[in-house]
Amino acid sequence: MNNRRNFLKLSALAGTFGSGVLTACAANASTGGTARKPVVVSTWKHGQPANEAAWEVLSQDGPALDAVEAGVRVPEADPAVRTVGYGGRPDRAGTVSLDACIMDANGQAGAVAYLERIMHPVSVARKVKEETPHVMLVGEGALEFAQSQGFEKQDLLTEAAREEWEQWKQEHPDLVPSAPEANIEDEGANHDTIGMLALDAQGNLSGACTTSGTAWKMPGRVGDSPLIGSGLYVEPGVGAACATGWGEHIIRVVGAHAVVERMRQGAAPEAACRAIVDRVLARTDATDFQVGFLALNTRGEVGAYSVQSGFDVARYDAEGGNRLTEAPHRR
Ligand code: SD4
Repeated sequence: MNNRRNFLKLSALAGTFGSGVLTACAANASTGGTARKPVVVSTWKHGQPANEAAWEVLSQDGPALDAVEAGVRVPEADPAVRTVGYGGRPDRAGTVSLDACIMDANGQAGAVAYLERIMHPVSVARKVKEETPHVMLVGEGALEFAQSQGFEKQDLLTEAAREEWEQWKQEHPDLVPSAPEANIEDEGANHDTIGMLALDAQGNLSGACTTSGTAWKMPGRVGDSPLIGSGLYVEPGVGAACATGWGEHIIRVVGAHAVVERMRQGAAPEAACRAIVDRVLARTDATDFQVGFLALNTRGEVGAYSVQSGFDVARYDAEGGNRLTEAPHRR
């Protein structure tokens, strides 16, 4: 894993490589010149270990697409992350179902929704992009396709998630899904969907988004995360954006695409995210919910904005290593 110490080693090596990526970054910083790259950003604190895996790819001049896939596979496989992949909270019937998508530097995309029993939906989404004429597969069809590509079926419901589900059922005998709570980063209790955006050394953008969706959802419910344009969007030559939070609100404004369109019209990433958060808020009387957007443009500029506080952005680049900052927020 590439930690802060390795980052410092990398920095020291930059001089040795002469025209290497890190040297180029330093030159850009001093002249205020072209893109600050490579860079990877992701949502929430669990984005930090994901960033480490993505940085392994980016720091060796690897493609952004490989970086974002490698990155988000980390929380997908981590049972302690309770809203992504293995260990994610189930729907109200006790089934863990996963949503994911991936989009590359050419604007090509793949997605899966309501996929059961496969630990790495992002990799299935990439296979959909590369091995089929389609963009999205769902449910049983997605599972059949995954198996045909060599992905193995496994039980994704951990004991901890099952216990939480049992407790939820006791407290909600009517089994009516409640609105997801606004998230508070408190060491493993209430983490969230991961969306990841990367700009590689060649200047190519890619993004990925993966989630187990909202806990205790109705069977069949699909959120924003696997929907190209809602949970993730990449526009070659412009920028990329991803979303986190209560997906129904994000879908209604086709959030990630709206953010990228703002950037295409000249908005800085944070201003673009803020404009679409405002659009979400203009359409609802609800206040106690979380929606956040994260954006990256082709110059390597990063911005985020959230309805509520508590939305952390994890960022890894050659200038600052792997760091976490809270997104600006509305209330
Ligand atoms: C969803 N946006 O399924 C995802 C999950 C999430 O806070 O980010 N929840 O709605």
